[in-house]
Amino acid sequence: MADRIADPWGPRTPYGPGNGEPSWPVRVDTFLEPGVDEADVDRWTQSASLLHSNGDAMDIAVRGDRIVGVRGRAVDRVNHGRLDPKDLYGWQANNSPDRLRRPLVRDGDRLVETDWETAMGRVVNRSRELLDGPGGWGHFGFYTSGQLFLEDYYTLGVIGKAGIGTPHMDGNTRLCTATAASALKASFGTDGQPGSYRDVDHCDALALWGHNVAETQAVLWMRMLDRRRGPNPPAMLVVDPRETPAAREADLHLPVRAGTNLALVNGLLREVIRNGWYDKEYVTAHTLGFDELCRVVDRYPPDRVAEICDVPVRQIEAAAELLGTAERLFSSVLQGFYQSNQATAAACQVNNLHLVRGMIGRPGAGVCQMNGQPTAQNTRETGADGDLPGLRNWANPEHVRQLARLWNVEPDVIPHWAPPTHAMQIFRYAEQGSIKLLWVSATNPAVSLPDLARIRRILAKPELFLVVQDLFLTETAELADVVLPAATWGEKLGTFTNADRTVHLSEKAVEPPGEARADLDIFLDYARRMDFRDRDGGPLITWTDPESAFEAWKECSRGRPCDYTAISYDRLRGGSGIQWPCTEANPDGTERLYIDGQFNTDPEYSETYGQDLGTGAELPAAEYRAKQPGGRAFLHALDYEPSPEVPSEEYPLLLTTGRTVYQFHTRTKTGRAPQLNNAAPEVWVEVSAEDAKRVGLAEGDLARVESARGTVRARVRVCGIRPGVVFVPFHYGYWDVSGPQRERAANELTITGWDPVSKQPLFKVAAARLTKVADAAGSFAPAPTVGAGAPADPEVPATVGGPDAVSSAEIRED
Ligand SMILES: Nc1nc2c(c(=O)[nH]1)N[C@H]1C(S)=C(S)[C@@H](COP(=O)(O)OP(=O)(O)OC[C@H]3O[C@@H](n4cnc5c(=O)[nH]c(N)nc54)[C@H](O)[C@@H]3O)O[C@H]1N2
Ligand SMILES: Nc1nc2c(c(=O)[nH]1)N[C@H]1C(S)=C(S)[C@@H](COP(=O)(O)OP(=O)(O)OC[C@H]3O[C@@H](n4cnc5c(=O)[nH]c(N)nc54)[C@H](O)[C@@H]3O)O[C@H]1N2
Ligand SMILES: [Mo]
Repeated sequence: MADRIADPWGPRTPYGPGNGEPSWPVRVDTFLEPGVDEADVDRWTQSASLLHSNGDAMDIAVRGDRIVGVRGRAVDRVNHGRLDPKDLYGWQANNSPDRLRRPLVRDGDRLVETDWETAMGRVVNRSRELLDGPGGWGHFGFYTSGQLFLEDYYTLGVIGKAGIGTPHMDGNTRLCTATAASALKASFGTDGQPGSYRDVDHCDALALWGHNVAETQAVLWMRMLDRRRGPNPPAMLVVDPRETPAAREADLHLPVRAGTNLALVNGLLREVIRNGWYDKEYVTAHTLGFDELCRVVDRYPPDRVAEICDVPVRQIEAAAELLGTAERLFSSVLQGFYQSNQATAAACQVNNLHLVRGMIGRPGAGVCQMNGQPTAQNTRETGADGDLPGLRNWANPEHVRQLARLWNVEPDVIPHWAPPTHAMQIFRYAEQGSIKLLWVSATNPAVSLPDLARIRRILAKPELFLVVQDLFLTETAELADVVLPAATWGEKLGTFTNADRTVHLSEKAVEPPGEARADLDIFLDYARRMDFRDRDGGPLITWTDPESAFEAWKECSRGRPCDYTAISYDRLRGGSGIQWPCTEANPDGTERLYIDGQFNTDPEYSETYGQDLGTGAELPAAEYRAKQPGGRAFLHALDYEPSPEVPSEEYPLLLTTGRTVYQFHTRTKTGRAPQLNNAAPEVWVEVSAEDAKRVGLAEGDLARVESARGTVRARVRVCGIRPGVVFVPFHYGYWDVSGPQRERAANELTITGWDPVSKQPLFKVAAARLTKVADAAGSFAPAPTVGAGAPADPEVPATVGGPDAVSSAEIRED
């Protein structure tokens, strides 16, 4: 029995690489609502976690018509039975009494309950009016998520591309893993993770690049920790300005100044190359651009890097040696790179490191351009992020024709004359008034987008017809013209794909509350009411339920890197998830991509013709073809430039933002799970002892954090963050506080700015100042003591979950 709030990772099950196939022991984690025993459970329904991208497989416990708990699935390749705290406790939000049960429509300054007929009628009337009037499709914007299911996205993608014909569609995946997609496309030709989680079992070195894995993919961290505790443990490097749990565990922690990743990786590459720690044969046979890479990285000797990043020369040299001498290196890259300065260029340099060392496509040698949200991979695959479905290239006319044939529409209907409109640009169009209908599904931009004062202004514009499809009356839904109540995980059927390409099925366990409807049904209903047709006058959308949507998607994926053709709902039932590509020739799925060093860069196949890494400019097809990649990967290189906003006299600190282990995003789910919410109930700010002293702050003091955009009031946690940088978690919006208080959300402070290539917003670097508002008066910051915010002050009481958080972890020996 364990309190998994007090100990998010549970008991260790050490293992080593051994001689043959190493096996991570099974440990089955279970949590049932207090007062419920296993004997009380009527049935267990198969699913996987929807609260991160790890894909932890689980069964949902149902009693009567209610979810009462969860249990990890021992048979699954991803988690071998383990669950993290959000997996264990987060489902309770489903049962929350404030779920939306009926549609709402605006009546003056109020939202009033109505029926589906009225709500959808309003959406369809406005849509028809706009589509048939001047400007047509240009007035539509769709902003979706990384938290719906594959079937939902594919349907939405077809509606947007072939029904309405608008390029203005994106997901919050733009905020999340747009850089993963961009870096994978730029280096390897298409999206798709080269590696596998099983590389953790085999590796002899682990590198974490801006990834607080212990808190954000706690089950993957359990796997890493179990390797670290077993025989022949992997060496470990962490690059993060904060002292995360992984940083404390690592052999080497480089606490770089936020925003300087590219300088660091350039410098590390230089050392690796200069010391001859690269694989000449692999470079010659399988890559393009080595000479240019050498020219660029040569400008980053350790002393220059030390100055830019503010880490000691000897640490840079030691890191290069660790990376350069490993035989099986596994890397994971996440938001500390993707949401920071020069995101795509820095992420590409990690790909380069693996390419020059030939560390790709074999056991233990893998790079993971990690995902964040549970279904972000599917948003990208199906084109709900604006790309063309099936990882097709919008600039390749043959790819457009393939889709036109599949959907039986004219190729010209499908938007492909320019790159898809990215989320920040969609909001810009709404601000300027050209987008007049914005349909937001499963995301809460009024808390999660940067520079919130501006975002609120845009969403509240009376001329903007705002449709919000959600489970709760979120900060965004409050501004809507129509609110559509959705069913969610456990209440609807569908599939989704984790960060290492593992596809899971999530079955319907219970009925949704009230009149709430599955997202797929809402999109299908819209398509029916809009009467979208193909070129022969038949219905554009021919599927009617999740399984037929999945079958339609399989055809779309045929022959593409994300080929799902040999996966079926039946094959996903009962056993483990399956990794794509999965074809008749390869029916058990594919553990690793690029095992033969052949990449997806052929111009007929690739998802992109390339972009300039400095400006984001799209390169012409002819220029790409002239490079004759012939299956070789690209080694891209770029010089370091400082972030667009750096500290000044007025704002002397660097502000960075992110997450804690107990909360998910804007807390619509974890804020309604008592064990999770109580562990981190209110916003805080992490400050180093040095900066705290300078400003005259101590643990628990109330401080004002200000940037040129806004203010947050938060209690101070003095902890192991690097001096000069402060951290504010972005989870805390306004739905659970009353009054007009607007000084709580981290995004009041962040900047409107994005990476030129991936267009991912810069949530990790802004300039800020800190002032004291009030004394702690005996109180402490509401920050957890577990995780990166572990307090310097030993008096702070440990974060615990108490009796209501007791769960079980059953280790199975075999
Ligand atoms: N508990 C929990 N888990 C989650 C989520 C959640 O909300 N809560 N969300 C899921 C989602 S959608 C995502 S995208 C992932 C995100 O997972 P992570 O990327 O691991 O989480 P973040 O906290 O956003 O950022 C990671 C680290 O980047 C560091 N960092 C900040 N600036 C820089 C920099 O300039 N350089 C470097 N090298 N590091 C920097 C921060 O100190 C932080 O520790 O987590 C997923 N899992
Ligand atoms: N400052 C700062 N800002 C950030 C980040 C950061 O690190 N720092 N990280 C960014 C990242 S990586 C991400 S992913 C975003 C996340 O930002 P958001 O997507 O805005 O965050 P969530 O709170 O997950 O919002 C998801 C919404 O979908 C609803 N929902 C959940 N399940 C379903 C469903 O099945 N159907 C429907 N219709 N609705 C559902 C939830 O109730 C919730 O309102 O935030 C980004 N913003
Ligand atoms: Mo994310």
